[in-house]
Amino acid sequence: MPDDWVELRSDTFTKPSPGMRRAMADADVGDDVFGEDPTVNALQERVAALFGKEAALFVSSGTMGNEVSIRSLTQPGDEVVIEEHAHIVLHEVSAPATISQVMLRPLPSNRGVLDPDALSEAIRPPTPLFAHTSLVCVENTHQASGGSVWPLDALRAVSKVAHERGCRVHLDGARIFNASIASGIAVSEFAAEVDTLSFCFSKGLGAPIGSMLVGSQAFIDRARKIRRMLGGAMRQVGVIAAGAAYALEHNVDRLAEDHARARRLAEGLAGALPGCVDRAAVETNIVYADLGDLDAVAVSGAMWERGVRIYPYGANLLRAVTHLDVDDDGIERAITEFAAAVAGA
Ligand code: TLP
Repeated sequence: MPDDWVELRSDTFTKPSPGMRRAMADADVGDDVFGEDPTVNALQERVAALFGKEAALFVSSGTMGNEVSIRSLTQPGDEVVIEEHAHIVLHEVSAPATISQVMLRPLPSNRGVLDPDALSEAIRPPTPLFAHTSLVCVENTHQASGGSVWPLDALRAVSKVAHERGCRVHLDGARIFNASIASGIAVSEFAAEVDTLSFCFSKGLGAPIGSMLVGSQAFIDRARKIRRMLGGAMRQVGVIAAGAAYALEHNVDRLAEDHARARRLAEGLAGALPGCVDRAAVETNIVYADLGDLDAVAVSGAMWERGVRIYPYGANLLRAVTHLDVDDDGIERAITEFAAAVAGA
């Protein structure tokens, strides 16, 4: 086995750089359950200002951020309208059903973007025969569509319908900085269209742990209690927040490099297996390759043997995610090993 792996399974695999580790080791800390961790408090204030919201709350993960939001914004028995391939639907192990006791109402979309008319139809009328629809959840970038970016107008149109019908809007912005760098739209512009937003430091931004929730002060006050209820209130968490602050400082603008490498990877994979990647669909750092009849586990297994880790996302579907621990050489190696693996499959 080579010791210089090319790790493309996810941007969650990034490891803290020496500079980030130093910042974490040197962090000034206090008990965050008492609101006395200066590093956490500074980061929350900075993020709230950056996103143009009243307040922010540091949480342990993207899943925690989404689930705390849903619990904070709904009542048991409510319905939540959501895109059918959202992370909350696919990968949060039915948490809305257990933690919040809500029903999800999944809708089809165009690359993650909901249609405002379809949304309007899905929101239940306020009669005794239906559940109460209280929340609409959207995701930007949209992971399952290959990291696609919501156009601001589309987000505005969807939020308008939701708000007119009395629903609030939560944006799962795990990769909102990828969306911002790819589109040139400030994160505050996306945030302005929604009530609450969560994003992750632990993906392309390269921190080992941590996500943030932003919204009104009233929402954050409630979210703080729910976080506690779920066991997510932590103590000297400044050690972690310092890594997140470092990520915000150093690793945002460089996301453009990850996007360029994703485009190069898409081109290389399409060269090796024509038609397997829709290159136009690669807007940020995620590349899906449809292998047709080829078995994704067999192809990824052959690549693994040769030092390239890529994720078999479906029976015939591979996913690769670029990030700060994969350089140009890594991308070229991945293309070479993909070509060898499909030729031998
Ligand atoms: N996504 C992970 C897997 O869980 C699929 C990945 O490798 O892409 N929202 C979105 C859009 C996400 O992609 C993820 C993680 C999350 C939320 C959850 O974040 P964590 O893993 O921190 O709970």
